[in-house]
Amino acid sequence: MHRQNHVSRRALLAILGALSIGAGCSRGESEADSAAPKPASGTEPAGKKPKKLSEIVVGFSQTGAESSWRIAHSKSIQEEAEKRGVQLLFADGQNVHNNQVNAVNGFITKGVDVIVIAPQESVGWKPTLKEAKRAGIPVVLTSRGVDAEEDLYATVMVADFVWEGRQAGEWLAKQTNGKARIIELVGTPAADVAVMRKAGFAEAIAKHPDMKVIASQSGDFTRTKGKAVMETLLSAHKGEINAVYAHNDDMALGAIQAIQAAGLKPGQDIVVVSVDAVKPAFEAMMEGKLNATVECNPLHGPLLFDTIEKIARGEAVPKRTVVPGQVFEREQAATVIGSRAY
Ligand code: GYE
Repeated sequence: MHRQNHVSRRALLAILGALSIGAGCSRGESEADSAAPKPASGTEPAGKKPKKLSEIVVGFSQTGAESSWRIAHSKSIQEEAEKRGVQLLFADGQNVHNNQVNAVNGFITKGVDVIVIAPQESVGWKPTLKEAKRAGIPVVLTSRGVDAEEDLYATVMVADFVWEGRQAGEWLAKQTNGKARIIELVGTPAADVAVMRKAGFAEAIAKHPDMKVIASQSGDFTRTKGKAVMETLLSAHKGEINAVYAHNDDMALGAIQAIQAAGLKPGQDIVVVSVDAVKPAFEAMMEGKLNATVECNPLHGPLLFDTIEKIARGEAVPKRTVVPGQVFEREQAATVIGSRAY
């Protein structure tokens, strides 16, 4: 049940003000006090009584619904908002950057209290983030980062995408004894997550002269495009390919369909490794078609709203929160799948 009335931006400034005045009044107080953390949003205060999280309106601009991971990410955030009685304005970007920019500009005009962005693309956000800052509206980034100065957002909540790519590369090196002719299915090229997963993988396989990426193409994190790209590359590189590295499970599952359609055995003739560790990936591992996946936990809801609560109180929050993961192999799938939360 969402509350109808909500605290206006001015009231949120009051919350921040009341607390940052509290923090700020350490001026002239003891050294320890003057070291009190500054409010994460950096907005100036007005000085009224702080209000509860449930009186705050959050504008959330989501990339779209491109993958199982994204659907789980949206569900986690929407369920947590419901649980905490927060009014969440959800804008589905349909995986188009400009849709997201328009939605966030709309949140600024509407005067929401906090803006959350899961950016389809990492570039092209500076003007909008500057507007949000001018309006005194804190911005929280989730699932991907943006190419902008750190003072333009309160915090970013991501995984270590370079580590994920490195884990995939190291696993593949071990699995193939350092001999692989690899197809790489890249995520959305303008997203930092794709750039970093590519970099981590390249770093890992660079140690093995007999591991080569023979083709690298974007499947945009979707199963449909992952399948289409793999079909094209299978016919362009007939008989050459013995491994696939996909930047997410959905593209890997599409590639597996293409490998089967070409009369080959995924997981055997062509080893497949990907990232996310969503439930369909565990099902594919149980069928022997996917060999390994690197976990990237999408359940950001609880941590996101804990963070928003702190920002609303004017408490300091870390500029970056890294959500941990681990590598799951085919052999573990049957024992692990029952406990997977997404
Ligand atoms: O790996 C993919 C989704 O930003 C970490 O985006 C997220 C990625 C995730 O489309 O499935």
